[in-house]
Order: sequence, then C-alpha cells, then structure tokens
Amino acid sequence: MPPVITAFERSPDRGRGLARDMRVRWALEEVGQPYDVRLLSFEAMKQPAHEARNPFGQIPTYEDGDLTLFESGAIVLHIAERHPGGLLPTEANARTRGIMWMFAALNTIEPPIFDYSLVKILERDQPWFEARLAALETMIRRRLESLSRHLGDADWLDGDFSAADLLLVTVLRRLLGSGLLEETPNLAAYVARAEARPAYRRAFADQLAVFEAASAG
Ligand SMILES: N[C@@H](CCC(=O)N[C@@H](CS)C(=O)NCC(=O)O)C(=O)O
Repeated sequence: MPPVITAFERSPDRGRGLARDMRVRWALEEVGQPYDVRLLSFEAMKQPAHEARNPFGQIPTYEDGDLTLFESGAIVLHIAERHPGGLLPTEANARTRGIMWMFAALNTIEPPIFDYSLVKILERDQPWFEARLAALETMIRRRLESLSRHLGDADWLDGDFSAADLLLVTVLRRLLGSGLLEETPNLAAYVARAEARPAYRRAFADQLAVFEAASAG
C-alpha cells in the first residue's frame, strides 16, 4: 500500500501550488515514491476522523502503515530519511546542515512571508494595514538579502538539491507576484531552477488537476 497524504478538496490558492501538500507531493516525486491522496473539504478537516491524524485539523498529513504524521517539514524529513541519498546527503555533517536549513526555511524565513500573505488578505481594511505591511516587507527584505548573500551564484543551498531547497522554494514561491523576490535576481533564478525540476512539475500538475476537477464539477 502506498502512503496516503491529505490535501484540500478545493485549494484556496486555486491550484497555484501554495498549499503545503505541495511540499509533500514534491518530495515523494523526487524520491520516486508513489502515493495516494485523500481530499478533504474544510468541514471534513475539522472532524474527529481528521483530527486523529492532525490535532490541529490541517493538511497535509501522511499515513504509511501504522505511522501517521502531520507537519509538512516533519513529513518531508521522514521521506528524506526513508530514501537515503535522495533528499539529504548521506555524509553526517552535510546531512545535519541540510536539516538545519530545513529548520531555517520553516522557522526563520517562512514566518514573515506567511504573515505578509495573510495580512494582505485579512487585514486590508484595518487602520494598521499599511504600517504592518511595510514592517513585514522590511523584515522579508532583510531575510532575502541574507539568503541571497549565502546562495551567491550556487545552484542550491549546500551542494546538491536537497529537502532544504525544496522547503525553501515552497516558502519563497509565496512571494511571486509581490515584486519582492525579483529584487534579488539570484533568488528568483533559484526558484525558477527548482520549478523546472521534473518532480516539481509533476507535483504541481497533480495538485492543479485536483483544483480544476473540483471547479469543473
Ligand atoms: N505548520 C503546518 C501548517 C499546516 C497548515 O497551515 N495547513 C493549511 C494549508 S497549507 C491548512 O490546513 N489550513 C486550513 C486550516 O488551518 O484550517 C505544516 O507545515 O504542515
């Protein structure tokens, strides 16, 4: 039985690959692991059956035999560990550095970028909107500048493409269309390079197909 992941039945991003099941789909594609998808409505996500998989009632989750996981970063790490050499280096120090960058993507870079996307949707009518947006833009620019300096003209964060690049690219993609990513051309090129990977394209097409089928139905 292949692992089963959960995803939105109708993703609020309209199939642009921003929902976090994209990370898991992409990781599974990178290592060549077939998988099944259980699609959930917002209502079903908050029912006990799904809360047993994820107490916070969110997607994605991952089930494989008697193992059930939530948190996209933990799921991607598990997939990397199940497929040695596929998404993390096998050399011990390089592997630990890869995991460090996975944390950096989700702990240091994702929070201001995610807040920025939420504020633009939820706080537009609030009196603090402009000031809050500007503060987040400043924080994001600072993070992007540091990241850009680290990356330089390398293709990936630390040697070969890894789970850390995968997570970081899914985070940076939230900035597409904002103009912020384009201010650091090496990061914009980094994201484009990752999006050109066959595994990324298959994962993107699959999650888009779900949205299109739901819209047609
Ligand atoms: N830190 C969690 C966040 C999960 C998360 O926020 N999932 C979103 C979709 S990308 C979700 O389920 N949103 C609906 C909700 O929270 O009710 C992870 O990385 O898996």
